[in-house]
Amino acid sequence: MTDSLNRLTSWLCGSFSNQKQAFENPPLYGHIQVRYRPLGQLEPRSLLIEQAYAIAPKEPYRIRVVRPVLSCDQGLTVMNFTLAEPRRFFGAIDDPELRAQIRQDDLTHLEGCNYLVSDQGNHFSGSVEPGCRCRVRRNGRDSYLVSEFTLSDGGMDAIDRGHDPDTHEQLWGSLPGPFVFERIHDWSDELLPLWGGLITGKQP
Ligand code: CYC
Repeated sequence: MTDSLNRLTSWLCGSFSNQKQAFENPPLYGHIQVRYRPLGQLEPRSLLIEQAYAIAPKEPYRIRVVRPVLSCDQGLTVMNFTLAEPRRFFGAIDDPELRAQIRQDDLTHLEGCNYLVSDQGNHFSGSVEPGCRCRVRRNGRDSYLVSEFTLSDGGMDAIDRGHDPDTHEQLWGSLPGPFVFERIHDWSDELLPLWGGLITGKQP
């Protein structure tokens, strides 16, 4: 299982873009860049994530911390955290000194937003834990997140949607289907020096 955990972490660690999909399907899909990078001062496998439109890579619209873990209750899991004062850390994905300033105290665990992940060999698939507890306030309305992803060493497909807690109608998110991200950079070699033997890096 530690193999799964480390492979999941190293496949996440890098930058992703849906350029191909965005260019082939305007205006259905914005062109988005998603980047994950390790935070060595935090618990093992903590990754900073920045999402930004490709036209404004230095102005991310979403910055979070995720941490793949093995939990007794939930098995292979990705925990999600928000950052206090996120603007403080904009650009940290490219800036090791700024990244090093992120402390555990800056993080708030997003209750109900754990992803339950299964190892399918050549890819992982995951979805938000059941219970409709991953609450998102967007455009002045409460919603709960319904989200799935698949991840391989070549990229990630992801679909995030918000639904009304009472009527369950979809309030936001992709209508046509998942975002299809290709891996642009592999940063998994940054994992090994940080957490040593815990992370074996790429599998042979
Ligand atoms: C929200 N996307 C979320 C949330 C999670 C994820 C947990 C709700 C909590 C939060 O506010 O962060 C996604 N977390 C993930 C995924 C993994 C994970 C996929 C697997 C590794 O650990 N999201 C996309 C698309 C884009 C998008 C590129 C268009 C649908 O991946 C949008 N996600 C999006 C939006 C929200 C969200 C608009 C609502 C929160 C907000 O407004 O910032």
